Amino acid sequence: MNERRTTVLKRLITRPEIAFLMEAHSGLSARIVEEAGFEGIWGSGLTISASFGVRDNNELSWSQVVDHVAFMAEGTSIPLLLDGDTGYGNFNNMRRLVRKLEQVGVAGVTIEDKQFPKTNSFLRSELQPLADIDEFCGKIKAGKDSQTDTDFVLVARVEALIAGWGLAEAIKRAEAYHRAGADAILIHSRQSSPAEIFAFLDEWGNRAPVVLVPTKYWRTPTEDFRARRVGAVIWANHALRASISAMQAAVARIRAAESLIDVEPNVAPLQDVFRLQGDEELQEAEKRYLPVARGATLSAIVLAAGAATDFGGLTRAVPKAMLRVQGRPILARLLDDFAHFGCRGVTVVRGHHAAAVDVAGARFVDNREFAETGEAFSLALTEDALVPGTLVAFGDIVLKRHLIQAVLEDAGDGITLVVDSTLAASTAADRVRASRPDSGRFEFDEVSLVAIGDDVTPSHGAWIGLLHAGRDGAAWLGEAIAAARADGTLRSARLSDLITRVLADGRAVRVVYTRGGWVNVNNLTDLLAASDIGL
Ligand code: SPV
Ligand code: MG
Repeated sequence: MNERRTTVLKRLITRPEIAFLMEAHSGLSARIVEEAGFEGIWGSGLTISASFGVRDNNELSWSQVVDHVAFMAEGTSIPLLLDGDTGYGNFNNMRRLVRKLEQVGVAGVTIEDKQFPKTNSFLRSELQPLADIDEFCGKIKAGKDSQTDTDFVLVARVEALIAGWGLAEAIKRAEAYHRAGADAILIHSRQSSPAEIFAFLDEWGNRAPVVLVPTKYWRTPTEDFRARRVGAVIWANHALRASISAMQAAVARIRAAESLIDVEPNVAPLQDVFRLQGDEELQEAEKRYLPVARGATLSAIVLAAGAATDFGGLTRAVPKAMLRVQGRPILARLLDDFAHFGCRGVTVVRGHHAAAVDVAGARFVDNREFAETGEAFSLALTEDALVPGTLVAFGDIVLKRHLIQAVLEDAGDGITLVVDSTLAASTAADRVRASRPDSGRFEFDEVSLVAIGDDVTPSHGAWIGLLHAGRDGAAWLGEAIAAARADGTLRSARLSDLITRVLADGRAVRVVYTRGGWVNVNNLTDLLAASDIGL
């Protein structure tokens, strides 16, 4: 089990080496901070407020802050120390705050000894009233008594230097807060020199870990903090300020140019956005949990180039794929069937009467040599579309939807063919011998292809002209195309020839049996039979 984030934060702050906490103000920026390699996150009150477009004066309610940091904690695995302002009220509000922060996975909270509603330390600093020491100690005790996780970190922030009350007051307060149970002291300063901070550190002498926020004394070399055994340094607002500069520059350019031309190459690619949102994890989870997970990334290639010979005058001007079954072109039906399973992106290879092959939602590739070439050549023309999760189908098949569902449910990373076992004793094309015949019962063991071709005898059925190519399967088909191209057989090869090559390479090809439910439309009789194929 992973170590608790409270434990990690406690160690970061108490260990001898210095720790760095980087500001974040949203789930997104928190992820960027983690990705950059930081060990912890500072949930800044200033920048969270600013990201909502409100002031750092407790204009966000405490529960809005908690809801917001919940996203930051949820999206990251490193500890988050929240800037809890004054604790949003008295000791009682502090108790609820600590309990709620623990619930949402925040590892620690800092509270400052000012009065609610607070003002940012760099605004009207000397006018800011400080909290009564005893009252603030009560708040610290209440916070520590409320935590259920023993390692939840409470940092007490001393504002005496900010308010101009001097070093002695700062030390007095730090000592009182330390005794009240604070795990660390944050000493804040608004001077550009670290002198008063160093004076504090010298006087304090490591009674308890010290946390610094060098926003104003930013020129101080980090070595100087290290040498003084500072527990942690907070880079308190630089993620937000960097994003402001970047947003200002980009929107100004877009406004001036009335175009994205100058900006697009200079902003984070959308892929970065998706990655930071964790899309990859969702993709993996979909594979595990969605019944037809491949639907999410399913595309299809339909081979519809071939000329039809056996239709009398019917296909003189209309290619086979555009013949109507129950009033709709065969190709349009096929695309609807694919779309039903989430298929996005269909490439259709046209040849015979190319211009007449036209259905909505498809991309077309033309095989101008359709009369002298075959299926494999047509497929090779669409190699760019042969990606993991592709259905490959002949454009003249009419089928029941459950056949597509069957191939998707059984599809693995390789190649999966749908085979009609009722054609075992026939002379159909693309006959198949498999590792076992169709038993007619649902069986758990996979059926694998042994041979495919017009001369396979005895056979266990015939391929219906529909296959699924998964992650590896798409690559195997690509390799088979390359090999056929290399030995000069690509032009005349059938798809079954490519599959035979895949088998010869020692790859396992799966078979899913069906019993009817489809028609390959080769003549008028088939066309009539196709009308009986419902959904
Ligand atoms: C914050 O980041 O909100 C802080 C540090 O509290 S400061 O803005 O310096 O007060
Ligand atoms: Mg703050």
